[in-house]
Amino acid sequence: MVLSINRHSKKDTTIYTLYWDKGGANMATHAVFEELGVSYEMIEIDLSKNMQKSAEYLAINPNGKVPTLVHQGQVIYESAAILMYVLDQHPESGLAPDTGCPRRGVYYQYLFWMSSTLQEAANRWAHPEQYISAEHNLQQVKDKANDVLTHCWGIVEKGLANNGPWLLGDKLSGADFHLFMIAHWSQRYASRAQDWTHLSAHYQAMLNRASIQEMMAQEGLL
Ligand SMILES: N[C@@H](CCC(=O)N[C@@H](CS)C(=O)NCC(=O)O)C(=O)O
Repeated sequence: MVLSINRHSKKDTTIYTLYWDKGGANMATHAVFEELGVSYEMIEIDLSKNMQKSAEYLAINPNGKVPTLVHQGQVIYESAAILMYVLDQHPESGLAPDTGCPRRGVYYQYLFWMSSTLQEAANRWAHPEQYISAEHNLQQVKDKANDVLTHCWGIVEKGLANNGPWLLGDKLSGADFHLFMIAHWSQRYASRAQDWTHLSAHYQAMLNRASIQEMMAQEGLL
């Protein structure tokens, strides 16, 4: 399925193409497109049909995973990198702190850390079979991932409690969209973001945003 959201932007160069799957790691960037009000096209890669492993898609993203962004002929993969790239195209949005500003450091910190640690633990919990072969005890992988997830939620909870309501304090940023995405996935985990006071409030506040609602409606998540 190809979804085209054309807002007839004055700057044609802002038209993005995002390869996606329902509820995949595309959710954050998809919602950010809505938040920014830019034109974009979404090309569905149905993971249930293993489309991510087709020769055609692997030629675009050799990892065989979604999302992938194409902008002005440049292919970019990795959800957090895509998110940061898109927001850097729209500095007027204020969703990415200025380069050189101390908050930019915290923004990098959270996006890199979520990507390498929180999201990785989430993947290990949801897909233990990607880490060890089936004859081994997959539950042990899940249990360890669960411990890491709980530890990570504790770190974010403390950060939000001390300097909320957003990850960067009083200023919403792209990092909040990435956190929302992982928190949304966690609803089906043993260790859920929604079980923590400040994380739960953050999740709800994001869920209430029109951009998130529109993204979820378009992805068939409501
Ligand atoms: N680190 C990557 C992970 C992307 C990822 O794991 N995507 C999942 C969907 S949420 C996927 O495409 N899985 C298909 C597969 O592993 O075959 C990112 O954040 O972009």
